[in-house]
Formats: sequence, structure tokens, C-alpha cells
Amino acid sequence: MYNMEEWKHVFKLDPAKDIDDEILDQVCESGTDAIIVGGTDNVTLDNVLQLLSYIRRYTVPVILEISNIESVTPGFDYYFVPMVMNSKEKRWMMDIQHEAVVEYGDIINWDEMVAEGYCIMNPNAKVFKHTNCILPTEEDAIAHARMAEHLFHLPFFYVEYSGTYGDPHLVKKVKEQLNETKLIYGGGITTKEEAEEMAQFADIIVVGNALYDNPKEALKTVKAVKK
Ligand code: 1GP
Repeated sequence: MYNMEEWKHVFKLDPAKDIDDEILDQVCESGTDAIIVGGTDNVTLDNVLQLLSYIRRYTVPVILEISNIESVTPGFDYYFVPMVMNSKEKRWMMDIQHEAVVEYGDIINWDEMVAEGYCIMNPNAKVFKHTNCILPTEEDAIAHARMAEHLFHLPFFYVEYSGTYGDPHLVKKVKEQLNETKLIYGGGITTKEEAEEMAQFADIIVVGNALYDNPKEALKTVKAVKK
């Protein structure tokens, strides 16, 4: 449907957070390759539907990054399914996904489902605590990337620093391991310079929080990476 292979830039909107319509319009018209709807806490069917129906007035592809089963609804172009590779609990890698497939397996459109191997690198991020992660060393992160590519054949490996700007050296090292699996980087991108830096290594960069904190600067990250 869409050529994700060519995507470079994505905005992530948190359905639990308020955003002005005017800014939302600019996000939708920014030229970003897609908008991910996703968050950690207080993601409900109500706030997901609200955001979806607003974004749907535009042509930009819209993805639901599934954080809980209750908030899943039809109408998105894709559903990204996080599998947290550095969680201490198998639950976050496999079991909650399994539960969902037990319940909805008959009606899932598999062409819309896209798995993401998550490697969460910021110990202060909500999602790190929520999914009971262990902080990976560079060596660990590289091994997760190799497993994502060679053992699991995942379409995406997501280096997640949510809330803080990450280590470009590590992102570069991780990228060197990946050929088929695409690398997503997210975390702390607030300026076009940071976007450019991470886009040297990551196939796709994700900008989230900055849209709420300093939308004017955040919007500039699109042109910085899509030349
Ligand atoms: C969060 O990776 C995204 O899942 C983006 O991170 O909110 O820090 O930009 P920020």
C-alpha cells in the first residue's frame, strides 16, 4: 500500500496528550512519511479514535502502535506491534501478542501487521520501567539487532531512547549490523541538527515529545531529513 522502504521521517503522537488543532494540521501537512499514534499510559479507545478521525482528514499514512488491546480499532493503515527484546519478562516480547492473537487471530489482517523489535535504551523512560527492561550495553544492543535481523527476520529494529537524545555512535554500530531489517531511531530529537545526525544512521527517525514542547522546531525536522 505504502512503500515503507522509503520512509525516513515519522511523527509520533500520544493519544493521552493534548495538542492544538492548529499544530495537528501542520503535523499532518508537514510532509512527514507517516504518523504513529502511540503512547505508554492512558491510551484508550476514545482518545485513539479521536486522533485517528482527525488525522484521517489528511492523506498522510497513519499507524497505530499497539500498546494495549482495548484501544485497538480498525481504520489505521498499519498496526505496529512492539516486541521488547530487552525486557526481563517474556511477556513483553511474546505473551501479550500471543494473547491478542488467541482472541483476534481469525479477524486480523496480517498484511497490516508490522513487528518491531524494540531495544529500549533509556532507563528513565516510562516504557523502560513499564516493560521491566534491562539496560543493554553496546554489545547487547548489537546482539539484539543481529537477532532481529538473522533469527527473527523482523521488518524493523527500534532503538528507543524515548525522552532523551541517544548515542549516535551506538546507533551507527547497530545500523552496521542491519541489511534487511530497517532501523528506527526515536528519542529526544528536538532540532533539525539532531534529526540530521540520527538520520545518517537510522533508516527512519521518530519525533515525539518535541511536538508538544516546541512544535515549531519539531516541524523543521521533516525537511532536515527528507531532502
Ligand atoms: C517515543 O521514540 C519515540 O516512542 C520518540 O521519542 O518522544 O523523545 O521524541 P521522543
